[in-house]
Amino acid sequence: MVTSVAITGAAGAIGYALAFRIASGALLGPDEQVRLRLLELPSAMGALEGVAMELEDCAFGTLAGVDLADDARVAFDGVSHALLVGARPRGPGMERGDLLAANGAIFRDQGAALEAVAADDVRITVTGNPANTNALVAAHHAPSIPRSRISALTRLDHNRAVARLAAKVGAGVADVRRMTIWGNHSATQVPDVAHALVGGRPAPDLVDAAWIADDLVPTVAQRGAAIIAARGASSAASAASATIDHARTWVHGTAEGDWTSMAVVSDGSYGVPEGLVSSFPVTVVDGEWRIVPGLAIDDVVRARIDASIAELVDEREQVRALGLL
Ligand code: NAX
Repeated sequence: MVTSVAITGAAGAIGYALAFRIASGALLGPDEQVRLRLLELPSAMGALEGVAMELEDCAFGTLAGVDLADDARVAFDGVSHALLVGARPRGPGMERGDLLAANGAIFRDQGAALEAVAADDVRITVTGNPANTNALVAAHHAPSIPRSRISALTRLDHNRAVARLAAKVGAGVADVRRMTIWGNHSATQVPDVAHALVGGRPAPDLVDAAWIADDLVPTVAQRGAAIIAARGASSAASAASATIDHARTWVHGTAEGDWTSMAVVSDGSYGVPEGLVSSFPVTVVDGEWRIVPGLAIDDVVRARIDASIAELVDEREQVRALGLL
């Protein structure tokens, strides 16, 4: 069997890192065949040809084929995974509202294209920013795709928080379980270690509240900016890796006793208004995610979650005012 995986913005920095790893089996596994459907803007089709040439030259045994397109209805035809990475970057002088407008239109059209031509089992992962609200717009224009199949990426934030906590307590990343990111993939995101375990011990017994407030939360929230400052370019390999982690966990499930973070369409859990795309702790079994129920949330985390939700509500109002919802 061959599984079709679409990557948008495939000639961009994240797309370039993503395509080769998926082609080599990092998403579906070493025994599955993948067909890559790469979407780009017409102006980037030359660069995309170059990506396809390099993919060919890798001679991956797991790669059944590569199709290039500048039309979403062609690229998404029959795809089981749609990794929506391509987006308009924030340019000089652009306000956040301009960014929401430019990207909202892209995700409106891509949502409609997925609605028309994607496979029945399609799973949609939005990485392109503003990821949560882009996913909200795409979902609106793909009404027959189940809400549970539309998500946005907060796994990079999750992975960053796991790595930071592990480094702080001198443990390996594999020892950290039950990390949580709540809210928007933005500076208001809420990394939460209250329920995390390190080697089976509660993280709050190992780190103090001041470190969480003054180090973990701001470091994770500002990590993208720190990488731009250091590298002169935004995070690409780690964002691609997190996109694969997200989609792979969605198919293969979370480990027993662990969970992950995904931005999904809210069912009203934890006071997040129904329909907003917000990050939650989720378990995944048999390809279906479920928000972890019943977690106690202290006042500090509650206030942070409320601020992030307020930002998501504001973004929703803005795209609504633009006629995108
Ligand atoms: P690049 O500018 O390198 O690449 C974007 C690519 O998308 C370009 O090649 C462009 O031609 C293409 N593109 C633009 N509009 C398109 C459309 N309508 N259809 C198809 N392709 C289109 O950006 P890159 O560094 O790859 O980042 C991509 C997106 O990921 C950005 O929106 C960025 O903000 C976002 N990120 C999201 C992260 C997350 O955790 N959710 C983290 C990393 C990253 O910042």
